[in-house]
Amino acid sequence: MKGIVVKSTGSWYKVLSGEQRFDCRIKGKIRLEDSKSTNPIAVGDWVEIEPENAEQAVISHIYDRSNYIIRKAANLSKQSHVIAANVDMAYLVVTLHSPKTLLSFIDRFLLSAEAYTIPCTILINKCDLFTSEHDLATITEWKEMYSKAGYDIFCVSAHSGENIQKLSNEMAGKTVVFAGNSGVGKSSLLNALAPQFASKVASISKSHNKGTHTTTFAEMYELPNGARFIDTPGVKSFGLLDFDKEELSHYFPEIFKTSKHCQFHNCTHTHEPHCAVLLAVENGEIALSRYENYVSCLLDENTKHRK
Ligand SMILES: Nc1nc2c(ncn2[C@@H]2O[C@H](COP(=O)(O)OP(=O)(O)O)[C@@H](O)[C@H]2O)c(=O)[nH]1
Ligand SMILES: [Mg+2]
Ligand SMILES: [Zn+2]
Repeated sequence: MKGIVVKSTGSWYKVLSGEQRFDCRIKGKIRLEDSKSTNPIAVGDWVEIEPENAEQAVISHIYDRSNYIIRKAANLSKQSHVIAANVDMAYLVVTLHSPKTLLSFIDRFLLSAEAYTIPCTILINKCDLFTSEHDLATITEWKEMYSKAGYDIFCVSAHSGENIQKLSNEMAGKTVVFAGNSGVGKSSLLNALAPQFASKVASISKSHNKGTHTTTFAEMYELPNGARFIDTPGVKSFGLLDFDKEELSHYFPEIFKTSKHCQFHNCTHTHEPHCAVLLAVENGEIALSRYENYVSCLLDENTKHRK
């Protein structure tokens, strides 16, 4: 029977199949599709299980993943740890201030999400605080910039409840992760979405130390709205998958789309004549800060290794 992995410790797995939950081990040696990974099965994986009794089963097959988030293992450049698989939506929670989310952080996150093929929606949280003329202008600017780039972006407030129902409806039935800097309100949003439930989810409120590479295992919770919420401290910002510099523009959707009109097919959109991207930046069709962050990723030798 088919089930979904809702918890993993690395040696055993909790698998949900219909209403039943099983503690599972991996049957014999399942061939590892991705031998670079330290863990063959992750939260979010769909698996085939063979029950041994009402509580225990063995995992006999792992279904192909639609996507997955990895974290590089420390000092073992070839090894990685799969944090979560089959994510339908990443919600990137951002704030204008208290704390301020940098556009460079947002653009790097979106780049990673594109590389992982995980759709991303931006939530501007704490909009109850952002009422000054200046803040409202910034919100308008961010909304315009990111919707032009192809992303959904809307304001929410965990405190006032603004758009919480909209968010809840949208999440229903999906497997989701919340990402964003510490202090932007991820835990508070979860609490607003599922008050009776949020206390169960502990790790998202723990600050995640960027510098450490301790093995982190995610856990999946079913929210009352039918969403499968993957809680992991590892997705504050996604680690980047390896990719070639030439592919970078593929992960800025609006740049990629426009680049079809560049004269050179291998245009880097920095100095080439008849570059459609440079033209679009000049006439405002592509936001300057998006372009600048594209260039800074392009120049950054560490892009592919950045956490
Ligand atoms: N004014 C306001 N404060 C919020 C909102 N959401 C969260 N906060 C506050 O921001 C702080 C950090 O929230 P928390 O949920 O712990 O952030 P996390 O680190 O992303 O999980 C807390 O003091 C919250 O009360 C909001 O919508 N409006
Ligand atoms: Mg938190
Ligand atoms: Zn170009």
